[in-house]
Amino acid sequence: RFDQTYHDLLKKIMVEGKYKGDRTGTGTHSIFGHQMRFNMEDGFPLLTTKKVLFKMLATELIWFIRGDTNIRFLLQYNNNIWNEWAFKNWVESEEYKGPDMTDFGNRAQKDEDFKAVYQKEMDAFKKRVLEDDAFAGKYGNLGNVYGRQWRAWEGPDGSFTDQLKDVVENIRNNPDSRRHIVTAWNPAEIGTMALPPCHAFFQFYVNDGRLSLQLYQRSGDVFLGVPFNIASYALLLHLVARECGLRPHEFVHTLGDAHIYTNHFDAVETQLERDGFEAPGIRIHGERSMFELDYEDFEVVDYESHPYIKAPIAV
Ligand code: UFP
Repeated sequence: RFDQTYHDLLKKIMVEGKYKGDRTGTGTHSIFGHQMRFNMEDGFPLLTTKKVLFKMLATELIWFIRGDTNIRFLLQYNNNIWNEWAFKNWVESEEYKGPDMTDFGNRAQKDEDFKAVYQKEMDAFKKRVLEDDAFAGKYGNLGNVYGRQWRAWEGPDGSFTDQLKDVVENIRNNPDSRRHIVTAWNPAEIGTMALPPCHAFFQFYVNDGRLSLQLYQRSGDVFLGVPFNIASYALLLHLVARECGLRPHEFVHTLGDAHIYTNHFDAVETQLERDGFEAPGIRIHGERSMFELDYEDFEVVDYESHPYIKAPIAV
C-alpha cells in the first residue's frame, strides 16, 4: 500500500510532469503540489520496491534531534550524506593546499581521473574530521542546518528557541492546539545555509489519542530523496507520539515542486515494474527520551525489499 501511494506519484510525474530546467543543470519533469498520506497503523513506510537504507535516515534524524550540526556524528555511523557540504567549506578555505577542487561534484561525475583525486581528498578529509577535534570543530560543522533550527533557533535578541522540546511540551499540555509547528525555514539565514531546507515546515495534530504529522516539503527529488524523507518523518512521528503517550496515526506528506530528474527515468521504470512486499514494522527499545536515543535503540522488523536501484545524484 505504501509502495502504491509512492508509485502513484512517480506515475503522475512521468505522465503529467512538464519539463523544467533546474539549478543543477540536469533537467527534470516536475509537477507542483501533491499530497500523500501514510497511516502508521498499516506498518512503517519504508519502501519495499527498492531497498531504502534505514540506517542512513535514522542516524540523520537522531543527528537533527540532538541539535548536532557537525558531520562527525554521521561519519561515526559511516553516513556520508552531508559530507559534500562540509568538504566544500574545507576546500574553499585558506588552509586547504591540495589539488584544485572547484565544482568537484559535477567534475567527479564526468571525469574519471578527477574522480580518483577527489575521492582521495575526501577520504583524507573524513579521516581528519573523525580524528582531529580542532579540525572537526572548524570544518565538520555545517552551522545553521536543520539541527540548529529545530533545537536552537536564534532570535533577534540573541536568545534561543528549542522548537522541538517546545512542541513536545505543547502537545502534552494542550493537545487541541492548532499551533504545533516546527519550522526550519529561517528567512534571515537562508543566505548562509549550506542548503536551504527542503523539508521546511511541519505540524502535529492530536485527535482521539492519536498523533498525526504533516510536512511541507518545498522541493522533492522523488526518486532519490523522497523515499528517505517519508521514512524519516514517519520515524519522527513515532518518536514524538511515544514521547507524548499517544499512538502514531498519519504522516501527511505535502510536496511543492515534486520532480524526477531526467537521468532517473530508467531507474523509475525499473521500480514501477516491481510489486511491493508487506510493510515492515518499527520498534523503539528502552525507556529513554527521544532526545537521548541512539541508533542502536531502533529496530526495523520484517523488512523485505527488492534490491537497491542505483541512480546519479544531482549536485
Ligand atoms: N532533496 C530531497 N530531499 C531532501 C533534500 C534534498 O528531495 O531531503 F535535502 C532534493 C530536492 C532537490 C534537491 O532535487 O535535493 C535540492 O535542490 P534545490 O535546493 O534546488 O531544490
